Amino acid sequence: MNEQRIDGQGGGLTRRDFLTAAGAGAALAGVASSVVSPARADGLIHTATVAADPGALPPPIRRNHPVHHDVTLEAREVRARLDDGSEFGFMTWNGQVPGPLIRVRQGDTVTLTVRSASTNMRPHCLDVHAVYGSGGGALATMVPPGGTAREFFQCRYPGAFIYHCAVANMDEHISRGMFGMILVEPQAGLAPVSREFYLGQHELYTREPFGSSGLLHFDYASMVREQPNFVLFNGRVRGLTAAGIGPMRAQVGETVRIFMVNGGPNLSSSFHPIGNVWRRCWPQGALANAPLEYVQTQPVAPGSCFVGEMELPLAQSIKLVDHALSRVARQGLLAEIVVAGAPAPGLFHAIG
Ligand SMILES: [Cu+2]
Repeated sequence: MNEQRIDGQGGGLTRRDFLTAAGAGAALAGVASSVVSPARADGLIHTATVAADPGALPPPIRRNHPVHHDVTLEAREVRARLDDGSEFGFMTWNGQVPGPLIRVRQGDTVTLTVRSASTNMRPHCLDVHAVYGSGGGALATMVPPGGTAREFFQCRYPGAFIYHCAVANMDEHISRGMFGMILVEPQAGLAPVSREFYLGQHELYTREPFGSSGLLHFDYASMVREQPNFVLFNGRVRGLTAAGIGPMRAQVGETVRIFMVNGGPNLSSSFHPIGNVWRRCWPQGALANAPLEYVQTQPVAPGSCFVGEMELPLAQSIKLVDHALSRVARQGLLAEIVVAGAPAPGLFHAIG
């Protein structure tokens, strides 16, 4: 049995605590890289960032038999930085966006405990796309602030699936950050790669325009029109670059696998690695199917996932973008993989 309790009642979960908890076959790993501070006068927990570390995910599964997992997710409403000059009221699973990647194998069973921090203001619940169950378990996991609910499920089919809050205002809650991925590995497992990264796209609807300072406010009217001011990776402007929590890093000659979940709630992503290609990818994260090969730009619908692999023959900066490029140029969406190594002029060089 893999037992996971991710304790964060009232904050206080540190990265070291989390990594300790994530040892030995854990189904769950990763947390926002900052320490959560206690609630302040506005009732919300304040934290520097909700952006999940893209390298903090459980390791590939190497067993050939099913096991049972105990997984705990805590709904946590927090106030955190959107960029260096602005803040936003996020809603999160375990204080991070996207929520922790839950990693299991086809046939595994899970006891999922959903808790809600006592500092929260709203009810929350979880719809898990990897399970047969009414509402994906949304009713079974509905919790008020301070509440706890539990459910059992078996993961019968493989793939990368979204989980997300599914209360009446689900679009707002997902936009504010309440989504993540459950990866159900096929029984044959996944091919070995050098590194894996995990990130999540979503859009924010704010009263204030992009680039505003101070605390920004959610705007229902622009959400109904599906016209966000921010499109983000991991809840942070230019989230996975030096302007956010830092780029991902790899070495020439390695192969990397990217897991991407698109929370939306409304915008599809046209997911593209600038300066590279998806060597193999699985549309919708549907791992039971043969991969597509050498794909430039792969659609990722809201409420769906993507699994793709890249070869890294060249030292370069690879930008991961939604190729609806106004979202990159004007709405804050950007991630970067810095690939270190010797030049390969036979492959590419500027002539001048
Ligand atoms: Cu919610």
